[in-house]
Amino acid sequence: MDDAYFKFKVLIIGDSGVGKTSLLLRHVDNRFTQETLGTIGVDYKHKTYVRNKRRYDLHIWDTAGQERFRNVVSAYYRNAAAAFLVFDLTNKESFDHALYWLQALRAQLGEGANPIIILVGNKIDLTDQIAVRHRDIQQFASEHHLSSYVQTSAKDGAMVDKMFDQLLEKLITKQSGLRSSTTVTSASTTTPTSVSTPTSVSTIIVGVKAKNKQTEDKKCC
Ligand SMILES: Nc1nc2c(ncn2[C@@H]2O[C@H](COP(=O)(O)OP(=O)(O)OP(=O)(O)O)[C@@H](O)[C@H]2O)c(=O)[nH]1
Ligand SMILES: [Mg+2]
Repeated sequence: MDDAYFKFKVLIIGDSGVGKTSLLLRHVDNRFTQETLGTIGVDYKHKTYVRNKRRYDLHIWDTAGQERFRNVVSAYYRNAAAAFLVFDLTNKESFDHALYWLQALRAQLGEGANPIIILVGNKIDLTDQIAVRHRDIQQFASEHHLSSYVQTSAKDGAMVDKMFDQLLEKLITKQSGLRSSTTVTSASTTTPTSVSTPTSVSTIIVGVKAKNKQTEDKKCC
């Protein structure tokens, strides 16, 4: 295993009830419930992946879609490297609101930030209730330069792990492009080593024996 590892801050945003928490629960704990409580403010989970003998940590922030939390939630957008922008395929309004979420995210991250954004149409299992046209979704994704579009079901698990895999692949590709043009201190020593890359990709490379892990976590997310 490579000594260095990488952390990325990832957001899940979108209207209330579209299934943000359910997608995260499905991916991290492999479970689903119809009786979810609306998220209050933000929730957080973290998951580790290994790709090509290197460790990657996704710090995933599951945000509340309810209007009353909007100011609180947007404060957590800072330094995000990527986001899942989720809507409910059976709820046209949630798709119409995707633009609001996108603009709020881009406004908060600021000019120059270029987060990876994956558009997610959830609840594909409810086949006879689909209310959003594929053509409109594709047009939205291309008009707003989103990285990709995925149709998921948190209920039966369809494409859920894939959407996280896809995001990680995109982050790794972007990161390796940046690394080749960024001076990165070797993380193979026992001394904690951290290198902040430009804010457009919010990653920290951390020495494997980092004693100051808490400090690094704070820097990350
Ligand atoms: N049929 C079906 N139901 C789903 C799916 N994903 C979520 N649900 C249901 O939709 C409801 C809302 O899901 P949540 O995950 O709480 O939605 P949320 O986006 O986190 O909502 P907020 O936290 O209020 O922003 C729950 O009853 C879930 O069981 C899905 O893929 N298919
Ligand atoms: Mg939630």
